[in-house]
Amino acid sequence: MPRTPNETGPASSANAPKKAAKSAKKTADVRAGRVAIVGRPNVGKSTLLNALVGQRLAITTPKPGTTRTVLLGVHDGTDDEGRRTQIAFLDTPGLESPRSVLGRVLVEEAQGALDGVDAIALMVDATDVARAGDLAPADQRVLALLGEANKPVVLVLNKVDRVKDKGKLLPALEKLATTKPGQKTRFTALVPISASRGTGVSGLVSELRGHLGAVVDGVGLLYEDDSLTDRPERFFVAELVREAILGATREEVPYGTAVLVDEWVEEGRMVRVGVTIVVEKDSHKGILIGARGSKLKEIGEAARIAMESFLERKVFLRTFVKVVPGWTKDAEKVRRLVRDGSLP
Ligand SMILES: Nc1nc2c(ncn2[C@@H]2O[C@H](COP(=O)(O)OP(=O)(O)O)[C@@H](O)[C@H]2O)c(=O)[nH]1
Ligand SMILES: [Mg+2]
Repeated sequence: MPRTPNETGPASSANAPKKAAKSAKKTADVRAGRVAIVGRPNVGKSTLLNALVGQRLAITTPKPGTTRTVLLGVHDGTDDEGRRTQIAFLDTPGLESPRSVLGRVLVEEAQGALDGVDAIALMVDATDVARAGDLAPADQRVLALLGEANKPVVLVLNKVDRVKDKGKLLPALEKLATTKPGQKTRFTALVPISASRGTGVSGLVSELRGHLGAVVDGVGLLYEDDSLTDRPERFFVAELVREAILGATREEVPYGTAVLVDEWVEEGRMVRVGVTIVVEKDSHKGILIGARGSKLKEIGEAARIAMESFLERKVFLRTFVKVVPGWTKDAEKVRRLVRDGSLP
């Protein structure tokens, strides 16, 4: 068979080492840093964290006020140009004017996450923006809360999959890109995404990359190569019980619930887990347990299935319901239950 020029000709062999050198330079261009994801409740912050980490770390529900603690998730990947980017993302409780003591502690949590980040991803609902042609007043209040942090803010417009008339989003984006004519916005970028579908997520990483520090010879990387989070397994197990409760109960019951893990025994390929579900009223205890224990059984089943998939082990789950009267109205009790995971 005759050798064709593009098989082993001098041109292609000369090309090969040049190509390798170029890609080595690219992979050496590593950046790492921390980014807080903030925004109103229910805009999709936790869904984005899960998409970025590639695992369901944060519980997500259609109900506002689901996330109670700052949760770290490590994204470690390459951008569109093959450059390694490691970002420690902080998912935060929703920022809004707190109407309760519990809400106040959650806002404290979220604001605390802003110290020490390289950039802030402010998430808003793109359908609100398309409708109003601007940031909704509640989003503007969140933006005002970020003022003191003095960090670069990337505006993330989530749920673009739900914007029917995409044409309405464009003028809003143009308006947000400039505040008044001739005046620059305070956002370093506007990034429309769909966290649940994963659209635009890698573009967001590329955008955030510009605000991170360079890593030279591995110095500056934040976490071990394979770590996804800094929380122990039992934290996620408690969260999965809370997710099951959010899914099975209504109105104020799930908001007055906290979950503590008080037993954790590894028995070969099985884990024996005991949890205490804390509620704030006797009537809530009755609702949670249900007729002949039917509600609690449903919650336990759903939580156990989720735990087995998360832990990749068989789980034996024991649940116990305890009333701590009015705990959501007492800042000290809220901190013990929500932040420390212990009984007040
Ligand atoms: N249609 C659509 N729904 C989304 C998207 N991202 C999140 N959601 C939904 O919005 C709700 C709130 O999400 P969650 O991540 O818990 O919001 P958070 O309170 O900001 O953490 C859930 O029902 C999600 O499934 C998205 O990109 N598109
Ligand atoms: Mg959340």
